[in-house]
Amino acid sequence: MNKRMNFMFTIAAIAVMGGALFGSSFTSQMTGAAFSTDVNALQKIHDMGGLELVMPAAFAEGGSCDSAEYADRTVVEFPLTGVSIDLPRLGGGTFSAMTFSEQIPGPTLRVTQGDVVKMTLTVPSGEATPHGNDMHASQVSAVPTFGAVQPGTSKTYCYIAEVPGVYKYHCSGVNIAAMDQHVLQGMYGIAIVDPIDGYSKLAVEKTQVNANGDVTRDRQFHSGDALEWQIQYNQMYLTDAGTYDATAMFAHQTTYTAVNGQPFSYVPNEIHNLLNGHPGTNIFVAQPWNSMDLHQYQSQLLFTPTGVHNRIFIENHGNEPVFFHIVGEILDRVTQGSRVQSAGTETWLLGGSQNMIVDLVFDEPGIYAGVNHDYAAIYTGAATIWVAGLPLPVINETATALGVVQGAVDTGMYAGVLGNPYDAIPPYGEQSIHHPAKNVHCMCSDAVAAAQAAEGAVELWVAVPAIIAAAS
Ligand SMILES: [Cu+2]
Repeated sequence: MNKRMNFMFTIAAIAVMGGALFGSSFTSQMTGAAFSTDVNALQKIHDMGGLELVMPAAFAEGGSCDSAEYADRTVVEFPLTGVSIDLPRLGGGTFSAMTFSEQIPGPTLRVTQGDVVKMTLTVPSGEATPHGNDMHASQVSAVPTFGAVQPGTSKTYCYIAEVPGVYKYHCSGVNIAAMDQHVLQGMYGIAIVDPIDGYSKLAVEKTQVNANGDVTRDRQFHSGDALEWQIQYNQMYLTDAGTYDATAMFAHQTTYTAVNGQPFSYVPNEIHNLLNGHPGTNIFVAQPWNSMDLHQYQSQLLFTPTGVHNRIFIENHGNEPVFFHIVGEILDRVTQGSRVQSAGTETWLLGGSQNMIVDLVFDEPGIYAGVNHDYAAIYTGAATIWVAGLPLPVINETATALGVVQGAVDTGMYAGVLGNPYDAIPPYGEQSIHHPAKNVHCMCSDAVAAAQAAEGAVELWVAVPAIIAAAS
């Protein structure tokens, strides 16, 4: 193994109810009868050309960044670009994606409760359509704050993130026209607002047999620090040509179910087949993103140790419910908004544009599938595999033979060798347990993938063949 490989191992081991729409006149509904007591008022409305429900000028300061309230607060900049690109689709070919900053989902914003968010959306001059950004973490007038940003311009607004939790942000289309297309073709992401007093410790229900031979409760506590994940669900409705299929959307006929922008984004790939002693044979029923040539689009597994507090930030961006369940596990705690909803539950339901934080500890080494327990969703992409601990003897032997096992042993998970996928990990907060390494993975442009690599994420499609070649 050469020095470059050693280096790589070291790395790896480690509403707009915008003016255009609602600004239109409601005159037709405002009959004379409603105003019969004041003929003059009615005449004035008539002279104006109708009653405007919203008056954009009155909200000129909506989302202003010039507020005395912001003076002593931390201001967090959140720059985004609204841009259409082609991205690969399941089964081959591409689809006409719309993105925030060339990635689906868009970048995750992470702030602390009380921070000021300063969001700037830029739409490049070559872009065919305007875009907007509706951030659910805000409490500002939708008009004109979330309104359309024309190509060649940008728009900034500010707000205080007052309430902790997970919040969707999404394109508001062209003042809500075509909003469905823009969101379902990829313009969505999340903001995580950490509680000002931190995440609380986690209680996990256990039992034990005491000295008298009685079975008793043995509740176990984990600190608020956690290994963190982000999982975002959405539907995709595509024509054969890869364009948006509105007919399918209105009929709720899902083409694919995306997890972080990609159906079946976190399942085994040929690297895992190879390491598990089955080169050329799939070790999992669905391995649709299964070639080194797919680079950042190759599916990757999620690795976690057993006995560690995991915190999963989950958002449902779609218009089908998510019945979140992890096969073989119990969700130790479910938090929505700033309130614990359940402790010790098998499945939790998310409606559209709803979120939750799932806290859990994987108890036994093994393979666990996080699913939307809607069978149509599972088989169209909503299957996400966590591998807890080091449960695969053949891979352990292979890793030993390749001389890379120590990283895995040290971290208690295969991420000590292969890293965890970049796009499944939110930006780190104060209570984040850092992943030992990241690998380059995203439904994103080559430029975004290169930026992940520049941050230290491993390009497994380069590193793994080189490691194997060096060892043989
Ligand atoms: Cu848009």
